[in-house]
Amino acid sequence: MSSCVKTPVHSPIRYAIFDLDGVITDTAKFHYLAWKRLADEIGVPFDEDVNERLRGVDRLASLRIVLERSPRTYSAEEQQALAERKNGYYRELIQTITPADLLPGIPELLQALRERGIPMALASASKNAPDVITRLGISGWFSAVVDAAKITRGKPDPEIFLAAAKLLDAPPQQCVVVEDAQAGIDAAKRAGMRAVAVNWRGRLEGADASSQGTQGLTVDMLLGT
Ligand code: B16
Ligand code: MG
Repeated sequence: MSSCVKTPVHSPIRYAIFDLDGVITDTAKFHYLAWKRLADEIGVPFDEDVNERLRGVDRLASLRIVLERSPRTYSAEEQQALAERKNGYYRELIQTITPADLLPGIPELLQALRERGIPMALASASKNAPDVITRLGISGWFSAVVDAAKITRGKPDPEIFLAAAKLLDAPPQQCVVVEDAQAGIDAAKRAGMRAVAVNWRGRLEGADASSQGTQGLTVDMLLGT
């Protein structure tokens, strides 16, 4: 597992903000299955490459990407109905989530941050984030949870991370964001925060530190120490 740490630019870091999908747990596989089921039903080609483009992208914006290959167009009402249908499929799948679905190294990292007295928040583009963290058994670890239902602009807009910082009562420059999506890294930097990339496919740019997967994340990497 390779990783690299650049010179810290926002020390001291005293607060940590986590993305959910791809950082805390791998819900991307469930999003894939739900989108695939919908895409098959409406005759739209869908594959892992398209699914990768949906990381960190909210539900309706994701649908628009899925429909890029559609032979027909859909009205705003039809798009809403399709997004809700996909969400029903997704919600069926996330019923199976348990604490065993935390990504490698994440329980240890959260524990270590708690021992260091670092308040933590969750900031996810998923409106299902509160349900997912309840199923993972980690709701109690976060002082604040901001999901897409609480904001108006999605990543790469910094709104979601600034809202999380506000709930933590934290200055943005004392916050670190852990993200697996380029839009999330960009949003963190636009919020004036330290950004740590979970760089599963080695394609993320602009982060202050980077880990190839969650197993390589450390407290020092997050805090820039
Ligand atoms: P929902 P994150 C994002 O979660 C997912 O990466 C993205 O694929 C999904 O479309 C989005 O949540 C919306 O999810 O349909 O459940 O509201 O990475 O921001 O935690
Ligand atoms: Mg993510």
